[in-house]
Amino acid sequence: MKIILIILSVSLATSFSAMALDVKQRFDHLDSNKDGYLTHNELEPQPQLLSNFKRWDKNQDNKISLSEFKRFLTNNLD
Ligand SMILES: [Ca+2]
Ligand SMILES: [Ca+2]
Repeated sequence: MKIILIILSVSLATSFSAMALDVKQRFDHLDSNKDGYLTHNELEPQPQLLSNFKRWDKNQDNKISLSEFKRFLTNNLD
């Protein structure tokens, strides 16, 4: 029983960090000028985010930070 719990927690931790890495990779891929923010022209491959830009730009600085992008992705999981 104990072993099963350990295996379960390890696999959970692994999948969480894999997801975090995936978000960062997607973000870096979109952030073409590497300034750490996504602006309108960088979000052309993400029309879903672009059409709701105001909604995801929580601090309204007209750019999407990594944490704002993360929130967008976690709210759009199927
Ligand atoms: Ca950028
Ligand atoms: Ca913002």
